[in-house]
Amino acid sequence: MKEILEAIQKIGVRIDSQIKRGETDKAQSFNTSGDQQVKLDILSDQIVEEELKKVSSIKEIISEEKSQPVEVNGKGEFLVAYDPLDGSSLVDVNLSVGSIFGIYRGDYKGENIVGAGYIVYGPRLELVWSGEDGKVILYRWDGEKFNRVEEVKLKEKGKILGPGGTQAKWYPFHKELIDSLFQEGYRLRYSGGMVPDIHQILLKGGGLFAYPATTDKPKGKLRRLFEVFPFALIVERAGGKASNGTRPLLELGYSSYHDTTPCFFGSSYEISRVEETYSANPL
Ligand code: AHM
Ligand code: MG
Repeated sequence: MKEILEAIQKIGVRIDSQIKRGETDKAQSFNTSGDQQVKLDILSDQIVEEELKKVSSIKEIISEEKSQPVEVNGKGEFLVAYDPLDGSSLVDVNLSVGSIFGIYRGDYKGENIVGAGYIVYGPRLELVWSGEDGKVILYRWDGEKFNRVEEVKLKEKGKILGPGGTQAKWYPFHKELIDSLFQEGYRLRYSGGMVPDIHQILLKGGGLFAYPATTDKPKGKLRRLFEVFPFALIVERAGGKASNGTRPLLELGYSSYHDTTPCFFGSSYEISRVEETYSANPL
């Protein structure tokens, strides 16, 4: 899997330099989930495809911007599902965005994910990767190479909260849960980009990121293959938990490539609070 990490490092540098060129225009096209693409979404997807196609251990790839997988090497061992530019609607306001990668064996079920990584395009270029050794490692770009910074580990309980979804569409019990966490002293940390929002929780040692079922989106917004399973693997390997409210996210399968699911990522304490609330309020 090392060659996939190396390809992701090249992708990070290439997409970062495209973002820094300042292009924020919208494209005239929509992705499979119905979101209007920005030109950078399309360009980032092409860059990722180009670099992953050079890796012989990859059998096929699929992305948030593609409706079907693309074959790479029929004899390859890994399937890669990726979101080339997550949070791209934040590009025009110069907030951090990211790329997310899930490495699977066999098919794209949660239980088959064997590695994951994400890149953060922020004031600095950073990469978090978890490969065969099961560790979660933070790397930082110094202008010439990525350097290992530290192993990422979550504590039992954090102090910050990233509650996603339209509040007016939250179920009342979900609102009560979030209100009660704020009452306990949690502070709001939410940018609208899943990558920087979960990155912050991981590096600050804990907290909760939630993108729940809402009355208008009963299956949530975030996509299983490209966003949810990769972060579930990383958060769990860092010692945290990832749940759909009642079950570990990595127990979920998929019926179509762009399936979504409600999702909660965080340290043990916050996820136990989520699961108590959701088991008592079945949807
Ligand atoms: P995208 O892949 O189209 O960028 O959507 C994913 C992003 C996540 O980064 C973020 O958590 C979520 O969408 C926020 O969505 P919204 O602002 O619609 O609630
Ligand atoms: Mg996305």
